[in-house]
Amino acid sequence: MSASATAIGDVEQVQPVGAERRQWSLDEIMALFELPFNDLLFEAQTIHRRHFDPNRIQMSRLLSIKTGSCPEDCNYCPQSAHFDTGLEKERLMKVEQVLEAARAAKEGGATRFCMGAAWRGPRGEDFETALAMIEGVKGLGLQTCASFGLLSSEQARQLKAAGLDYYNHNVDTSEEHYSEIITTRSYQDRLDTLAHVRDAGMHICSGGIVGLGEQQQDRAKMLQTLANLPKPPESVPINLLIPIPGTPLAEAERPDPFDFIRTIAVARILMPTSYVRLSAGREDMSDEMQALCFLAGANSIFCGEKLLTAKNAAPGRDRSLFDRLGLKPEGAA
Ligand code: SAM
Ligand code: DTB
Ligand code: SF4
Repeated sequence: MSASATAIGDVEQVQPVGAERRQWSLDEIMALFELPFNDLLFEAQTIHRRHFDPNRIQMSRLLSIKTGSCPEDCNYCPQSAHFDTGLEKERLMKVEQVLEAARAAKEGGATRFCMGAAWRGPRGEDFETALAMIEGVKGLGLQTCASFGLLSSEQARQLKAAGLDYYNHNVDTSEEHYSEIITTRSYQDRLDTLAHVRDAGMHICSGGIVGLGEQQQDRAKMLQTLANLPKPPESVPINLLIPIPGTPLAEAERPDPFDFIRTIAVARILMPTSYVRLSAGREDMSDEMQALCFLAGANSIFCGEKLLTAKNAAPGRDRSLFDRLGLKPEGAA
């Protein structure tokens, strides 16, 4: 039997149709990364079709409700106060401004509205305001998501009570590579926040970034951490690093596009019922690369002209890509 057939056979053996997978070993995950590209994509698409309509894409819209001056030192981030990225800092937005943006997002086809804040974690009056934003957005009939940094268990409960559906907090990379990228908070801090989110009864949105100078094994370990959580995240954003001038990763080597697509495919196989989001970095991807990401099992994107601070693929370009590929936004007729 060929190596690829063996690896695929193993996957089928350990993850029969309909069965719930519990724990993945690093060797199993590395074997997936090492499959011939066509075999890996076939496997990922096959699993994808068991759980999702392959021609529907969920659309989320991001808004930065508080931009810049972040005390954390994430080496990739334009919003860290540790680096001079020329970003214009902004105070916390007003609730009504956020609701206006959420209404526009809904009209633009988004079903989920994600509010990001450049905080180590939410505090004081600002947190009260953020809770009011969540209540308001939920009242518009949108799914709500927030990305506010580290949370205590009490804060997680307050977010849930305000109507928060998803909390985004990425593990970003493997535990080993993490300390090369962020020093101001630990991997365990991140896992603790995810546990608080889960205990409070919210859905988890957690993924990472490809292009931080990591090895394939770091990507495998990152996905292993996510897939082996007590319950895998319902939403898994896979970001391609947007190199930001002024950050330590401004000149990072761009990963091989096929390795990025492989990461999407492995995420799909490990977390068959999760939404895998093709997240940051689409602006610089070709239409063909995005199409391969969808074939690999990505079924969610950020829509709209902006992410938090960086440019996103233009809405007109997305519409045209969807038309050419016969894709439809989830929830659309
Ligand atoms: N401050 C909050 C936090 O860190 O959880 C929320 C916002 S933070 C910008 C959310 C995520 O955006 C990060 O965890 C990272 O995965 C992603 N991100 C930030 N800058 C990026 C970049 N330049 N390229 C790709 N992804 C990026
Ligand atoms: C995620 O994984 N990607 C989004 C969201 N979660 C909050 C953020 C991407 C940020 C890209 C850089 C920027 O716009 O500042
Ligand atoms: Fe701050 Fe989040 Fe950026 Fe890190 S990723 S610097 S925590 S805004």
